[in-house]
Amino acid sequence: MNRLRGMEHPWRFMIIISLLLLMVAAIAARIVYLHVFSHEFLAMQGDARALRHIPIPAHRGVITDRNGEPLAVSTPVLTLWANPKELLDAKARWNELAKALDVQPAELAKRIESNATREFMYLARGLTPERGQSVLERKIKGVYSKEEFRRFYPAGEVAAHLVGFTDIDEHGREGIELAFNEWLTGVPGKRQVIKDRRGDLIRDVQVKQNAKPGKQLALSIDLRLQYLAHRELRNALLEFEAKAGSLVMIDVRSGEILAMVNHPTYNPNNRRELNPQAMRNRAMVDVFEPGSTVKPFSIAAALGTGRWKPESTVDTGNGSFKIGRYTIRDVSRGGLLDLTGVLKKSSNVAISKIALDIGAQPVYAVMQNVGFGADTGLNFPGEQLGQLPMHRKWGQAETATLAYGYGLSVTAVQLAHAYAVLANGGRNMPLSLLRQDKASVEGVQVIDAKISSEVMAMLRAVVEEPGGGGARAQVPGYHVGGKSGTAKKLAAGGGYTESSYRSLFAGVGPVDNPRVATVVVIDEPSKGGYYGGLVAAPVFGRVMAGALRMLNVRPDNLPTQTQTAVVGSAQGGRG
Ligand code: 59J
Repeated sequence: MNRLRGMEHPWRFMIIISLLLLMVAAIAARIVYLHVFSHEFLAMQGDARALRHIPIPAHRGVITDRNGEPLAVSTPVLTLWANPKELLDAKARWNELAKALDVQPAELAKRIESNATREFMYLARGLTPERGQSVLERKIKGVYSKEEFRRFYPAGEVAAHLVGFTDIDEHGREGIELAFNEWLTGVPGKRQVIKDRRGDLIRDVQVKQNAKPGKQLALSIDLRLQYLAHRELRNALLEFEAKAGSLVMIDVRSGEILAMVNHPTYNPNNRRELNPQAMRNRAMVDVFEPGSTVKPFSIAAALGTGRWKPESTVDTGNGSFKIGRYTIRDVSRGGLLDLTGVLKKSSNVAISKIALDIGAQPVYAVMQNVGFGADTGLNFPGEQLGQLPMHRKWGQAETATLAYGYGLSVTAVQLAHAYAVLANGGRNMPLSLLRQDKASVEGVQVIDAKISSEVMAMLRAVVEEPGGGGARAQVPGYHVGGKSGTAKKLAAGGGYTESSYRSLFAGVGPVDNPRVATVVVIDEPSKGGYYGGLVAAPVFGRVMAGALRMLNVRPDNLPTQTQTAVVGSAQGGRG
């Protein structure tokens, strides 16, 4: 019945068959068309949806000390991020994720939910590759990773002020890291990869552009000296209960800075509790009145005029000297002093009388030529240049106070540089924070070489002769020279404080053939004394002792027998 009835309209059957055939033909034609004629276009379109360029992070240049010891290094880390939208679908695994990331589950949930409409949020930045992988291995939907580098500072707090640090994206933020950011920064490369719809990497296709690593940088500092200076300065600060301190050491022949430390300091690897006071590179960003440590330059100025000889004498009378309404005082009575005696007694009165005799100009000129108030050329971030004020007409009080170190301000680096110039036969070598591989500059002769050696002899007397005030600066095995200073600090409301001091010591060694100049600044010692000769000089002595030994400087002050032994040893005789 049915069949028969079906055959009642054969044309219907034919129409349906024809339509079906037509459709098959149309699909076949479309397939042929897509495969043969549009293949390339479609392949491109497909790749465009799956092929991705991802950046290859560039390695930031390593910062080392002068001997190649690492001070700042970049190590590969894994940063985990999430697509919160996808993570919302994997709610069941949030607890597991929080545990793997070592965060509170509630906190993670809150973060995911507050980012719910976004497609990106950080989960954890800068994990060690192992830790990062252990989270990734859980294959939680919506959790991704990105390769990055993170900066580590192996010398930590010992070189923190100088080296500085970068932010989490490895951009220099402080110190050398900031000053040389461009030099250290690399150029990221590009890698082509295929990702699936979810954004998971399927295949590495090719490196489109290699990452160009940043250049490395060798600093002038010697990490061994840096450690020594750090330790000795810290011990002195603890002993005298001082607020802060700095130490700077310079190679007098090359102008290279061999050590620069400050206290308080900080750990650049963990900057969670940043104390701005601890971050100051005081040696360059803080200025102070140098007080008696400038007296050797006033003496050099006097010798330079030809009016004064080392054996010339000044009468300091009862230790006070009136200029108009202003009285200059010595802490102890000196009587009649030759120029060596002036430095040994550190007589403000004598230096004032000498300065009034020669006038302010020669004193000012020497101070300017050794770099006070001048750009050091170091371009350290935040560096101060201090002030060497020029008066149109120098009054007697201004002339005298300049000569004994007040009314001008300097950084510890400038003061150390000035001593380096004086010690280098009067030749001013530009300072450098980078290792100088060959002598590229000759420097400028600013003080007569003969005057330089005459002042060196006086600085030696300050340290070696009784009553010189520098006995605690002595270095076993070497003749060294230097000058102490104790300066009342300026009061906030003007004038000078009566009970806050800055203890200073500046000197060179070996004094007859100088190699290094060192300055020690100790801010507000509050227990057990405050004189520069008591507080700062011992730090100088201990640091110089280590430095001269580490730099293989031949001892010039050994007991006779020992000296014979050294001459006879493998080091050979005198060159
Ligand atoms: C001093 C000053 C302040 C500024 C004086 C230190 C002046 C001065 C106005 C009295 C302590 C003190 C411009 S002292 O450095 O002479 O290092 O071992 O601060 O004189 O006129 O109770 N140094 N220090 N002076 N001001 N104005 C001596 C001396 C120095 C020593 C000791 C004792 C001062 C030997 C200082 C040291 O050479």
